[in-house]
Amino acid sequence: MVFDKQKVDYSLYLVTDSSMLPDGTTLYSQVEAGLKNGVTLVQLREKDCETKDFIAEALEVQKLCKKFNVPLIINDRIDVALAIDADGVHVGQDDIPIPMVRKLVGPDRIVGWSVGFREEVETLAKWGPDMVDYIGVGTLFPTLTKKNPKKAPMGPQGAIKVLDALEEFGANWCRTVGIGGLHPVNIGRVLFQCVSSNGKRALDGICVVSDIMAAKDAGAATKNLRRIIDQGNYHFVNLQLKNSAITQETFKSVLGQVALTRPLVQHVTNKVHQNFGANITLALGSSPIMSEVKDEVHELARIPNATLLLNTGSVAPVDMLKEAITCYNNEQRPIIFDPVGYSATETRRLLNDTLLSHGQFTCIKGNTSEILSLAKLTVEKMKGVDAFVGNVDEEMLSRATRIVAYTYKTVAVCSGETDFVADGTENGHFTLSNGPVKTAIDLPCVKINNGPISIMGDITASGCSLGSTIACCLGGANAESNVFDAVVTAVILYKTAGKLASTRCQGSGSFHVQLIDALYELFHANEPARWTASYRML
Ligand code: 3NM
Ligand code: MG
Repeated sequence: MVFDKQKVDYSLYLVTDSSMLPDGTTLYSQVEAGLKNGVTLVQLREKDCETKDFIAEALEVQKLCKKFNVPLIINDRIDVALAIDADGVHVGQDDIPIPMVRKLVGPDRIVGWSVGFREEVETLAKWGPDMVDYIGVGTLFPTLTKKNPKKAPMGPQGAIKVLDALEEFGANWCRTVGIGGLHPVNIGRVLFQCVSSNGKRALDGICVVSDIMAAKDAGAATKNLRRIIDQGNYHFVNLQLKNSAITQETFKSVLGQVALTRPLVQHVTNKVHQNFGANITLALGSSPIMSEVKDEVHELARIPNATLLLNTGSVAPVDMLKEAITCYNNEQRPIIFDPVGYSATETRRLLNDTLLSHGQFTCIKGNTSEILSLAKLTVEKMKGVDAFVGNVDEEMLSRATRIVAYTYKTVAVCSGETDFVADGTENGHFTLSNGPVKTAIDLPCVKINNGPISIMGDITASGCSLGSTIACCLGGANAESNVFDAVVTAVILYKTAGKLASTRCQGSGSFHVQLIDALYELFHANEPARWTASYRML
């Protein structure tokens, strides 16, 4: 009798590897510690093992699994699986073809397949429900465990594509586990972000090798993984992520908190923006630091009210940018991401995608071109870093903003003559298997307008400085304030200041100065009732 495959719990899947066991542990002691503390599925994976030894090992692991009523899957070796009467097998793309596997193992055993691409999902959907029971979706992140990896890490966005394909091709029976480089630092984020675009499907679980097999205390490591999975919440920022009413009272309270806390805003930004952004930050009662030093980011992130503005027009080294993201995420401090010139060149797209898959951003702010290309609503390349000037209507811009908010589970801001702010943070909540059902179009979205301010386009770094303004407002916010409120406040304040400065300036030179003055004045007066930008919840 094999394990009833309808009853498999995929939430925490342990794949073994005997080559990484710490001193004083054995394959069996590690597997048992995992089973005792919440592993729900085990795969025996031995790449360098004589058949006889593999069978002996498999029988021992099988005893352990039976004791905990957890199914055992055998990697690659169908013969071994049949010989010991295992509950299932797992094969990769270059192993025995699935229809042959199924023929050999019969209808009742679990069959798993490693999948990374949409076309592979299309194939498994064509085979129908009697072939593949679950897929390992990966490789998610870089890992040293898999020797000679054939696939580049796909990140959460790649996993979303696989989930979307399962929905598109109607493979509703097929369960999914994320795999590759999964550790406590990224599992909450993966479970939070990896939801199909139609909102119906989330990952059924996660799969780890080294996090348990190489752990000095495999029991504690498993407990920690179990806690992250069962928590159902990903706390990436120590602010509130709730539905919001958007009132002048909230604007006033946000600015009041900024004045009170004087947040540190770390700018990693482009040269053109550095001086201007620092002055905008000072005008908003906040404290700028323009540091690109990798070794100090962990200290900076620990400063109360520290906030990171990451603007990828920057030339900072990628490992510095990644370290900064990791540190601010670990400290649950806000990160504002400005993907400057996303899609203008292949190099920029790659850099931005790398960073987007590296961490969780509290806010992603872009101009119309950047948001449209992040939302994959335009295939046109950007010309330099300027905003798209073609014919896009507001419906398309609000849709793009919502899609970016939804796919990155963030507050997305699209700046232009009309600004849009959409909230995809969903309280940081996630569930296994089932998505939130709602889709991008259901997300709250605010439209902000103050008439055309054409001179905005005649100075440098006006968009980048909206990023600074958002960073000040998010940085100042206290634990009871809502992320969406803080971002909306910043956008309305900035729009109001832009208009005011444009009525006072004589040209682009004095507009620069007037913009700083206007922000200074509006910030210190803190009278949102007099702000001129209009806002409307769509
Ligand atoms: N398969 P770790 S990645 C066994 O992408 C395996 O199909 C992968 O190990 C795939 O949890 C992988 O130590 C190794 O990163 C995962
Ligand atoms: Mg294989």
